[in-house]
Amino acid sequence: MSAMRFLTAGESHGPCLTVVVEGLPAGLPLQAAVLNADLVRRQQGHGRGARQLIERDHVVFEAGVRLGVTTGAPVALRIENRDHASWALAMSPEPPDPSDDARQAAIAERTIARLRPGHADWAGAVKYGLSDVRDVLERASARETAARVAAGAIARVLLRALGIELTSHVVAIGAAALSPREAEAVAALPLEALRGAAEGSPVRCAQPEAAARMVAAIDAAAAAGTSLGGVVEVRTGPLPVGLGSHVHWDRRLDGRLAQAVVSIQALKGVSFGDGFALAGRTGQEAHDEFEAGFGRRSNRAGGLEGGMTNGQPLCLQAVMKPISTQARSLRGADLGDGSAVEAHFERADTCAVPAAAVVAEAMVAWVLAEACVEKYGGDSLAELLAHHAASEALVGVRVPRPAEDAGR
Ligand code: EPS
Repeated sequence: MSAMRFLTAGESHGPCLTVVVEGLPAGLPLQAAVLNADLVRRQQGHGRGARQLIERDHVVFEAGVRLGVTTGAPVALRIENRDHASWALAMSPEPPDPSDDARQAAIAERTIARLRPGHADWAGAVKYGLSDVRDVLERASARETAARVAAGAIARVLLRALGIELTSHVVAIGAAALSPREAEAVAALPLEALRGAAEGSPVRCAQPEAAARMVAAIDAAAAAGTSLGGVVEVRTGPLPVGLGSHVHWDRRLDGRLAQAVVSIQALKGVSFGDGFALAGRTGQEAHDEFEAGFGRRSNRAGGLEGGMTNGQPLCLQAVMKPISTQARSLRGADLGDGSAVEAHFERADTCAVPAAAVVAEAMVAWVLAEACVEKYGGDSLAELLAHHAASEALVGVRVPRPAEDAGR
C-alpha cells in the first residue's frame, strides 16, 4: 500500500464532491482558504462554459483537521455543486415514483440515449449495463477534477514544508502554440516569474502574444460550434535527489507521474523534458552533461533519470484532446437500437486547457508528496522534516562496501 492515498466520490450534478485523503502526517497546517485558492485557479480560463458562472468552488473540511492542523486521521472534505439545485429531482438517490409527475418529467428530461463519440458514454453503458448514459456521464465528467485539485492543494502544503514549489502553464491551444523563440523565453523564466506570467493570462500562457493567438483560436472554435485541446506544462523548482527508484517498474517516478497525469479526463499523453524531440537527436545531443560539483549544463531529461529525480527541476508536458461534447454534434448512435443520430449536446466548455494545467499541477504535486512521504517517512510533520534534513545531510555519503571495511 502506498504511503498516502486519496479517493474521490461525487457526480457532476450531485450534491457535492467528496475527497478522503489518508496517510498525511499529523501537524500539517491546513486551511480551507489555501485549498480554495487552487480551486479558483482551476475555474479560470477563456473558453470555459456557463457552469463556471454557477459554481463557487470551496472546501468544507469534515474530518481530520482540527484547529488548523491535521491530526493524523483521514482528512475528509466536501466541495458543493451549486448547480445541484437545478438537478435535485433527476439526481435523487430515492427510487422513481410513478405517482410523482414532476419528478418523472425531470428524470425523463435528463435521460440521455444519444452516444457521443470520444466520451465514456458507450463503453461505460455497456460495461455497467446501464440504460441511461446519464449514469456514465455524471461520473466521467471533468467536474471530478475539482476534487483532485483539492487533494493536490493539500499535497502542495506538504511540499512547501519541504521547500518544494511547482507551477503550470499552457504551451498550445489548438494550432496556436508558443513559437520556438517564445518557448525558449518561457523556458528561461525562473519559476516565480513563470507563475506570475501564467496567473495573469486569460489562458495561463506566459507569453502575451501567444496568449492572444490562443484566445482568438478559442473564439473561432466557439463560433464554429466545436472545441479545442492543447498542451500544458508543469514545472517544479529543484527537487531532492532520489524520489522514486530505478529498481522496479512501479517505483519509477516517471511512470507514476505519467499514470497520474494521463488519468485526468481528456488527457492523452505525457512527456518529460525534451520528450518526443529526443527521438530525432543523437546521444550526443540528448543528455545533460555534468559540470564539476554535480551541476548540469542543461535539463533535457526534465529532472528524471532512471525513474528518479536527479536534483534538477521536473518538467512535464501533457496533451489534452478537444472536449468531446460539442455544439455542432458529431454523428452518434442511439443506445437503444444503434441507429445513427446526432450525438447528445449539453452545455460544455469550448476549451478547458488552462484548467487542465492546474489539474496536472495538482496530480504532479500529489505524486511528489507521496514520494516524499515514502522516502522520508514520519507520523508527524516534525518527524518528516527531521528525516528530510537527515537525508539531505547524507547526500554524497556512500555506504562502504564490506571489502573497504575489511581493509581498514
Ligand atoms: C463536463 C461538462 C460541463 C463542464 C464540466 C465537465 O458540465 P455541465 O454539463 O454541468 O456544464 O462544465 O466541468 C465542470 C463542471 C467543472 O467544474 O470543471 C464534462 O462533461 O466533462
